[in-house]
Amino acid sequence: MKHTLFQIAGIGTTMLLATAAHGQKTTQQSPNVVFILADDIGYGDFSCNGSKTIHTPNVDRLAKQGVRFTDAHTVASTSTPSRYSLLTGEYSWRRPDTGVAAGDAGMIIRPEQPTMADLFQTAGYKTGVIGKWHLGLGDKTGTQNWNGYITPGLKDIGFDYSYIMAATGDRVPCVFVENQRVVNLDPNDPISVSYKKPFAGEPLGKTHPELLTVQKPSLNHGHNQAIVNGISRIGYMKGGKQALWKDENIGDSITHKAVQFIENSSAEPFFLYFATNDVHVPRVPHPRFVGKSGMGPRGDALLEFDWSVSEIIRALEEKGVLENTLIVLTSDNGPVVDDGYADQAVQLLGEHRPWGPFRGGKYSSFEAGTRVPLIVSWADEIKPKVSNALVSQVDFYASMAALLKQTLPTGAAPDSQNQLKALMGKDKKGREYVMEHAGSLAVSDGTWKYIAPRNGSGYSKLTNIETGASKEPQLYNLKKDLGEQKNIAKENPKKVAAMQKIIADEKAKSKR
Ligand code: NG6
Ligand code: CA
Repeated sequence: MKHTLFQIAGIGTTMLLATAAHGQKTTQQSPNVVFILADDIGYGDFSCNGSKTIHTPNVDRLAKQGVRFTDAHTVASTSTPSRYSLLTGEYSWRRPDTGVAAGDAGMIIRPEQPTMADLFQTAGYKTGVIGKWHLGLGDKTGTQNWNGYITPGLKDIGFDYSYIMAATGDRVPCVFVENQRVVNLDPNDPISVSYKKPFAGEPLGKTHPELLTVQKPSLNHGHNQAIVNGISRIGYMKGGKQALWKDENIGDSITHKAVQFIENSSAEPFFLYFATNDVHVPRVPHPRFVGKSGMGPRGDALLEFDWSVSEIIRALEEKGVLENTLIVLTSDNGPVVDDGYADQAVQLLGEHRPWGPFRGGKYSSFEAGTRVPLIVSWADEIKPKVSNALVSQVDFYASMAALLKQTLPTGAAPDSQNQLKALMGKDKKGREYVMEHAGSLAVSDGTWKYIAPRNGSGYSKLTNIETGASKEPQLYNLKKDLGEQKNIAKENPKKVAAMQKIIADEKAKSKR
């Protein structure tokens, strides 16, 4: 049992000393911790980050009572590697198997590897994961038993409770998995999943486009395999008709489960990792949000996300635990407008700038790839402010360990730093540098941003995003040139060399 690996530092770890408003030390229960991880929501997608084109009052409410960060980063510009780093405290680029995972991928985080969920569990917390998973399930790719108990699973990496989508909305299997079993499965209609070959007799997007009544893939964009609910997806699937999710209800289903988890857990400290499907493709928000943003499904899905946030806040408030709950709200990577479905996101974008003031987007080495919204709120302990500290999601693991007064087991969270002070708005600086991964590595110290050269196109026609790929080294001065327009690598060879050394030194640590 890997939990015996953990050494609890000190005693009484479920009780913390907190300073009450009048300055006396009082004993109170450790804070609950709720991570709200959005999917593909950009820095500029929230009104608290300056957007005038969308109204996200509930996200803004958290920002007003917490620390709102302007220079917070994910480790990678896509979901699987980004989430891997958040949950394990290790740079995903150290492992070759952390690219965007298929829906039948085997579990990327193995049971013996410590996770942030283990950390909370060891500290006496009840732990839950609800929503998008996208880090693989079961032992080996393609071998899961979708009709039985899927093992290993999230119980083996620290989560007491799980209610998840295996991968993404656009990847089969399109079902919820609760505590390692498919929800609502009819044993007489077993599920088969393949990412290799289609199932005889099952219509596909590419052969039966007339069946794509809800959303069609955008031109040349793939997403043309299994058809579920009038939308074609990535991967092949057969059976499980009764278990299929309804796309417009995903937001409601997972939010409801998150609220239930809070209601059932409020007597003990709990850790909830709530990962929304919004605003990943296919974007099919509930009808009550349809048409509300004026930006089509992408904007409407942003409003649905904001609603989910309101429900979490409401549940915490109703249970009387809002003040003593540390809420982290962030996103897994930067924004993308057309990510493969003809959902009018491009046509209806208008003046909205999901990437905020930054260049690039999802998949990109430019700042918008990994510079994401981040709000940390904890009414009892955090004073509202805007922080320009340089912070990375890889640091949550070690920072939460510090919060819980836990010692990390040897080898756990190797890239994670204790940045609790920065995350609570008490340190203005944060990290020396952050590493950003998208095809090649980039590094930023908050002023200087270096992107390592790589082959490949600098522009993705598929997504209309500047990838940041270039055969030349790139250096930008973010203090003068936030939009990374002027490559000043040639004029600053020493700076380039210093940044290259950071990357080389970090890479060398993989061999330790
Ligand atoms: C891409 C998909 C995209 C999205 C992405 C993963 C195509 C053409 N594009 O391969 O739609 O699913 O993978 O997104 O199929 S992520 O946010 O989960 O990393
Ligand atoms: Ca994502």
